[in-house]
Amino acid sequence: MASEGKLIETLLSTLREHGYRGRVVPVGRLRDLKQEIEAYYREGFFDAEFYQEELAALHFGPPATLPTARSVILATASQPQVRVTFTWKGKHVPLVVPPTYSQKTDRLIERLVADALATRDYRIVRAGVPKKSLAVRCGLGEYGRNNIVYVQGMGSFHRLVAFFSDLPCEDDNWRAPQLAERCRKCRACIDACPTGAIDRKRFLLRAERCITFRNEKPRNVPFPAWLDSSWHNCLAGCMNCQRFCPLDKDFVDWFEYGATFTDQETRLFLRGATLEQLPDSTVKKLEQSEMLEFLDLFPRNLPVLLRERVSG
Ligand code: B12
Ligand code: SF4
Ligand code: SF4
Repeated sequence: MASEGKLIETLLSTLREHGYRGRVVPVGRLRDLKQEIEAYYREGFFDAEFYQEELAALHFGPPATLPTARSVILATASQPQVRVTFTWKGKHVPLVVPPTYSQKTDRLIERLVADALATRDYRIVRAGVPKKSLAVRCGLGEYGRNNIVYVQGMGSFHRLVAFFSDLPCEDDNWRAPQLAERCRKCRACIDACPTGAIDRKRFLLRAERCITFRNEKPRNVPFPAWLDSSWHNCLAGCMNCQRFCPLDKDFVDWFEYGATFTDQETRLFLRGATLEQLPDSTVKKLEQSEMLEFLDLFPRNLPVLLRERVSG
């Protein structure tokens, strides 16, 4: 085990050298998270549609592809917001894609971790575990009142990725969920959230009220009547509870510039064109900016966002 401990140390320092942060947790710890989430479910804290769509498929033990898994490797990478521009009625309309929507860093981290462990014939497979609670319980970060995880030096602008591994791990610093100190005297995210998803009376997000849960659905699902169209502020997801958070003040102006789509391309997106119906050059643009998955969201989200920003 001493040599496995050394391997874990090397792995974590390799991640750090590349600007990432990581932790290794014994796989058995996932049982604690399962019990916790199931208890909230039994007590009626989760909306049924939300639970089925988002939580029912989470994993809490070794997967069939790696039944000998003994640990979970959790890592995270800083990510900026991305500004994507749509041309519409002669105007350039910039729209924001929040941090964490790019999977590029998952692939970079996966390669680093796989290479480090291959030196001792250990394997990894991606893990669909509850990454926030894992991150907070193992000491990688702490919760903000907005239910998002904050990591030192990254704020909430980071994307978590997890892997099951057959690498043995005994040591961990498992602890009770932590709330960031700054949140004790702050309510900025509650005030900034237009839907009441962050509740004054309970910590757990009212996820069924969260804009992100409502604007990342397939094109045939109507928006609920209570969701005011002026509340949408991103191409997908929502930035309000991060944008006004003092813990994110160093990151909130961090943007990268993504693709610019022509008037003709915007029109095709609004009409709900499928991948096969788009010109090759547009498909390439979507691929390069990692936006292929947005194609199904465009006919639903774009009309609302463009109507709010371009009159006439
Ligand atoms: C389901 C889900 C959603 C749902 C529900 C969000 C939620 N809060 O659960 C919806 C669709 C609404 C959503 C929205 C967003 N999501 Co999301 N989502 C997930 C997903 C798939 C699972 C999260 C989960 O486990 N939820 C279940 C709840 C029960 O877990 P929890 O929030 O940790 O709850 C614990 C605490 O509340 C704690 N607790 C209870 N009482 C108390 C009291 C105190 C004082 C304390 C400290 C703790 C505490 O106990 C609970 C159980 O363990 C993960 C990916 C993954 N596989 O993990 C991404 C993930 C969590 N999402 C992510 C992101 C970025 C977002 C958005 C910011 C995207 C955006 N910009 O629009 C928003 C943020 C909304 C918000 N304010 O939370 C990131 C988080 C990154 C980060 N820095 O934290 C993840 C990890 C994806 C990723 N790979 O990066 N998401
Ligand atoms: S806005 Fe304030 S209360 Fe909300 S997460 Fe940030 S520091 Fe905490
Ligand atoms: S992401 Fe938006 S809707 Fe969801 S909790 Fe934060 S501010 Fe509220």
